[in-house]
Amino acid sequence: KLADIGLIGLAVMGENLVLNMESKGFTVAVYNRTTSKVDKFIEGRGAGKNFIGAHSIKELVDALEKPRKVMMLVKAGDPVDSFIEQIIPHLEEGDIIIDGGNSNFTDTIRRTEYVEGKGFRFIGTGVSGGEIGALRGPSMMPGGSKEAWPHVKEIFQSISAKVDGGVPCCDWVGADGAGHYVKMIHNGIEYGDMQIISEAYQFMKDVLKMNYDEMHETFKKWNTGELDSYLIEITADILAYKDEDGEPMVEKILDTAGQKGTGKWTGIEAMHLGVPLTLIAESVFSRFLSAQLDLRDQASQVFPAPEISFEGDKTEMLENLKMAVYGAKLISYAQGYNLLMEASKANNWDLKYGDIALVWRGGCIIRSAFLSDIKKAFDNNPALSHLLLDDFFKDKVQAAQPGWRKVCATAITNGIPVPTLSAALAYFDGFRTKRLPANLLQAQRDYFGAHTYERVDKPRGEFFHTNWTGEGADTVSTAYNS
Ligand code: NBP
Repeated sequence: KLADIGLIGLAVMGENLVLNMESKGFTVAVYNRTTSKVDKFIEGRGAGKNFIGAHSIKELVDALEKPRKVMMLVKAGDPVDSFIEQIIPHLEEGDIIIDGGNSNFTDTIRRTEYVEGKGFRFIGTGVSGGEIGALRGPSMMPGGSKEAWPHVKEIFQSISAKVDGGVPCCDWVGADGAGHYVKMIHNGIEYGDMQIISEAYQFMKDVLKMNYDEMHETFKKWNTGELDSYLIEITADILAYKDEDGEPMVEKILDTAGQKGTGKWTGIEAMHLGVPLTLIAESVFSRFLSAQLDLRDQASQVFPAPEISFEGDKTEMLENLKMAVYGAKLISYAQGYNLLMEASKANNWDLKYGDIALVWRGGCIIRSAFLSDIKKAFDNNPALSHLLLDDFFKDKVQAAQPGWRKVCATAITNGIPVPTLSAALAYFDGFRTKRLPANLLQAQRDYFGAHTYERVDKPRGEFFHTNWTGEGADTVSTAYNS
């Protein structure tokens, strides 16, 4: 019997994903650069199951049902291009190459064009959920050659996570790099959620002087309400975990954060498209700051921490903190969707925002009850221009404001950094402010560079210049960027 799909890359993700496929009734041919891993897999976790082990790309491709589907789950970057070159000579028209790694969407755009140009089809799909997700049901975000989708839909949707009694967390996202773009935004949002939670933890620990059992209980309780999410759930677990000596495990971990770069890509994209994605950017910068351990060590000696004094009602402040976390999270998703909307326009992707929320609803790291509310917001109004303008979220952000402001004020007074909680609030205040000080900024630009400005009493699109010093000429700069 020929295999339904072939997979290259028997590492953490690949191995678990093919076991998932096999468990759903598909036969999978497998190959790995280091071919001893193929034998190890076939004799180990794959023993007695419907797998075909291949020791060359040709063997792998020859083992496949037509149109052939060859999926790569290898290290992102050059290995993907190298495998594409190795696969292509063995394909026939209409065959499909799939990249399931964390590739940059610009690479996926380039690869889709290249592979389609050779008469084949290409899918770049985000796969989220890590090792367990790959095995039990990941969230999947496929994009690329649309004609390829019907051929992989059944396999993808049967292995993906399911929510609400069987709705798959996998749907077609859009052309070329759209799938990997949505995965990138997912990862950026993941960075934001993690930083927001970490700031709440520090506030609980340092301002409210809570012990680990209390913090564990609080996150557990939060996980039963509107903050119900995978990351809150694992935070509760982590805070309860004790090292061998009985001390909280978290206290033993060095406070320097690592990253693989997808959060950074999201920030860079926001810069490219001119979208105020402040929360995710702050969360990336916060990781960078944490990594400057030596500098921070020196600074901590130069600038002693302010005396922390909190004498208010702890229960009330915890409730405020929950509001701050909710408010910041809402801003983060609203900014993430703002970026998706701009990217959809810039790349002609016609992204379906509600469906994207549904795809993230299960299987992935940012899965949460909150995403159902986002889905509802776009179901109610598919043309919604900003999440904060949805009626449900408008009321939520209003309700969160008072507590959120108190938390930021208390943190600032006590010298506790809350970069995302406060950046989110600053964004919200900027967003809802009718008149920002950019009038002065435009005057400055016009003063030193003759960059011109628009006037409140004239139609948009008419530009004016003032000779501020009496020394400048009438020549204005042509490079006006709104
Ligand atoms: P890795 O990212 O560690 O990649 C391992 C695979 O890449 C092995 O098959 C390895 O072959 C192959 N490979 C490497 Br490394 N360098 C190669 C090269 N120069 N040429 C050809 N093959 C090469 O595996 P992973 O953690 O399973 O992740 C796979 C993809 O999924 C990545 O893009 C990752 O970013 C993404 N992802 C991972 C997770 C996660 O939780 N780990 C979650 C979501 C997405 P070898 O055995 O011969 O060395």
